[in-house]
Amino acid sequence: MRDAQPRTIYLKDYQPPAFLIDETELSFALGEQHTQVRSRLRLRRNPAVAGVQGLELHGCDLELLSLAIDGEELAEGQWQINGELLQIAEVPDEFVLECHTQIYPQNNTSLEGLYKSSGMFCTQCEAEGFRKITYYLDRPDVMSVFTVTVEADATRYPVLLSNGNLVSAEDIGQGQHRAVWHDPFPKPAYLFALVAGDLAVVEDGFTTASGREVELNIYVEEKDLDKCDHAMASLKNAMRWDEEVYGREYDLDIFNIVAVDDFNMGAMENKSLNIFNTSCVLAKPETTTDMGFQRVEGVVAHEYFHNWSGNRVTCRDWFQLSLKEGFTVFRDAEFSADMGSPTVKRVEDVTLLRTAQFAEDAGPMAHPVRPDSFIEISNFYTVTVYEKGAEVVRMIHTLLGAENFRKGSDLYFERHDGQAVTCEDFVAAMEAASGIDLGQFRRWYSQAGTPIVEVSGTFDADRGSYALTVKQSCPPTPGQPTKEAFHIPLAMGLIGEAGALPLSLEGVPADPDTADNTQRVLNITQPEETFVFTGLAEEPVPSLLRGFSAPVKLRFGYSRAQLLRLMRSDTDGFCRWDAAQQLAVMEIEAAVAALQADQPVNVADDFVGACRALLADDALDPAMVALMLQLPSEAYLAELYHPVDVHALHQARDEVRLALGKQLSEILWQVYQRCQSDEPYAPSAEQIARRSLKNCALSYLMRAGGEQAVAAAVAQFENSKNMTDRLAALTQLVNSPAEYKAQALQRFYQDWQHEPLVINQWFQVQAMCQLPGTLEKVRSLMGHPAFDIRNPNKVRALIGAFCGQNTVNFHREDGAGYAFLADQVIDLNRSNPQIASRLLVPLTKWRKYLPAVQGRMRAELERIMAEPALSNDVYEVVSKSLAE
Ligand code: B3K
Ligand code: ZN
Repeated sequence: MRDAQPRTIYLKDYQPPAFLIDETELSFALGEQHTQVRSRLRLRRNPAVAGVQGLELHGCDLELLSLAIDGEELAEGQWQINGELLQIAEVPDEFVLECHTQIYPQNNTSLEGLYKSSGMFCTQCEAEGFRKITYYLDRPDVMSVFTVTVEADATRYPVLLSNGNLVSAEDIGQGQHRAVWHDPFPKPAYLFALVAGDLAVVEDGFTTASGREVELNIYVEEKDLDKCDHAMASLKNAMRWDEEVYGREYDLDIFNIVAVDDFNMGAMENKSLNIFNTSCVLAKPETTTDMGFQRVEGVVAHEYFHNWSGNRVTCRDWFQLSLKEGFTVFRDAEFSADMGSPTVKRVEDVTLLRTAQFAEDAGPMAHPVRPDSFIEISNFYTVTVYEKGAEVVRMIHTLLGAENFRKGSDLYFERHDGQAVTCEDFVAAMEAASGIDLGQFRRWYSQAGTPIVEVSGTFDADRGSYALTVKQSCPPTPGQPTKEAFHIPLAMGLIGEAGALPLSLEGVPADPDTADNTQRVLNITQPEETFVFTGLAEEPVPSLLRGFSAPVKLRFGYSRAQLLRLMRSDTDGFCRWDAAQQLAVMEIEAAVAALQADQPVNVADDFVGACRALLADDALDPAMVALMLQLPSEAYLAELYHPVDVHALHQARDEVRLALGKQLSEILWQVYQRCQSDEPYAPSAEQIARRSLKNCALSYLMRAGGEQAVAAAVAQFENSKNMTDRLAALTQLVNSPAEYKAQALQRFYQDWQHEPLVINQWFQVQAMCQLPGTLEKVRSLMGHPAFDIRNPNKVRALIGAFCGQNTVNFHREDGAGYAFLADQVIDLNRSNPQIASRLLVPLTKWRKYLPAVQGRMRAELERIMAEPALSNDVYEVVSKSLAE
């Protein structure tokens, strides 16, 4: 057990900083044994804060060598260290503080602060990593102009980078060299970055709309120079898109990206020096899947967009994290939609939201988009802050319309450029620019939980009217037993026999600005309200929550016939896909019942027929067909039931897959052939769509069994030139009884052992194998020479994929999956608390399962809780999960 309870920090206790730092000069002497950091800070009292005498700076794991004020060294007794605070009781109103510290980046396994990855020095400071580098006011509302000097061995570290512009570079003798960087834009410490290493570079350029020439560099290891083209093209597309869609230009003469192997998340938007996980920057067809290419495009754009939404306008405090993350995710999602297929992108994002985010919102760590409190801020880089935060921005876009939204974002950037602000400031700018009242809408920032929207419809044939009654509610979440009504934009249409019907809403004139009168956005603001549509000659089927216009659980008692109509002819792609999902859920539910009654599983003819019609229609976007044919994931199904019987759902879903594969095998073969192509690989929407449908067909064919399917998978594995097809075939083989799989895995390893990112995929395919014995396999792979518990990508590929995505094996009935995860969390808690606490998430959901399962999962959480030196990260998640 821990000695002391860690402290909870509350939003309501926010106080502005008592001191400001106008200038920050940092000087690094990087070494193999130790690194010395000298800082020179020009400080002054914040005129807006009265009554604070002394100075308090943050610092963590630092060796303090000396401290001086205005050139006078401070004697012991003039300062003291109290936990993470350095306190100096007496300071003038304005002064220069010089501080000399020593740190050990080579021993820093937390990957926070300054650390080494594959022989290079790099940094990660968000949220509170800067305090592991030197004593500072490590809070986002203290913004300073940084000048950084880096000295290091010239042979080992020929490249020395920091934020802003290079001021000078020189040899300083004895094999050492020095570079000085200056960033003219004031920034909080979390955006500071430093890199020193032996790196190769891909250079390019971009001319901004106003004619500024920007130098673009991607720094990677020499062996990866051939994998930077896609990231560079994505960066240039993102720069152009932000000019066109948001009127935002880049503001410096240089923009650098550096790829590192060991990184806790995807990437980091440090001012002009973005640091990336290699997995989010490197891509080439032979090593990277379509999904990998799309991830690179999305993450490159996301980090670039932060230059405005995050860096030029930053967060006042970490409770406002969604101000920059929610907005930037919305921006990158719109960008990706514009670069590829908007409906496919939307369905993928909604799928993530409805599984991971809805689960978080229903679990022990549920928190509002703007949390009220935290113990460890690193635990709040969540799907709620990011993805639900993006949905909140999307709803503002829907309520205001594109034109007013742009006016609002212009006003927000104009009002707050160079400031550290709040979510409230964002909403206020949107409101001021549009004149639209967002008073009630603000509850989306403060109330946690997923609202439930129950809709019913009544058709009055005599009057030709259709009444939609909408009721909303929201379940309690930790600390919030009751909720007030949300302002929900409900996009909808009415679908008749022959397609979408014109809408005439009683008491509301038609919107003259809307060309399409078959869709409306209803403003839902009351716990219950009714909308009446008139002029209808037939009973319509409502198409609700079009484009997933709000992050809610929508309930409408659709009949099979109604869902089949939507699946066939809804004009909204999202609703069409969702109708197919709802029909599939009905099939899986029927299969659960059949299995319980020891009956054979059959899939209803009308659903098989609808699937066959999709496959036969070669006018449809193949990516949409693939998405509509994919059965709802086990994670999504788990959100529908309480308690969840993991094994019953798994078996039922698998039986439905088998039955569909058998009944559709003929047309699946045709589709599989139709989608073959010998075009050279491109990550274009059109090619990605074709590959996804082809591999979807292959997976059903493999499930249906037979030598022909195995032969096709083997041929695809052996002959494909691109990783998407090769990995899809390998996945099918690994999950089948085919004997060839051992050989395939071995061959894949031999072909790619020199490419760590491909080996991660090799680990992941095995970790996600649905067959029995996978836990034993994962344990043995942890001893493989290519596995490294200190590398987060490896941990995610093997342990994360097994515990988070391999539901049937993680929930093995003997509880061995839970014990395995607890062991890994206990180990990683010591070396990398952020990764430990993320990995833990599947155990926190223990209350969802059957009583016997709950007991086994809870026991493992208690075992973690009993560990002596729990990090704040792990402590917060475990203690909240166990709280009554
Ligand atoms: N802002 C960073 C995330 C930092 C996470 C720190 N634990 C990446 C991003 O969202 O762009
Ligand atoms: Zn971000």
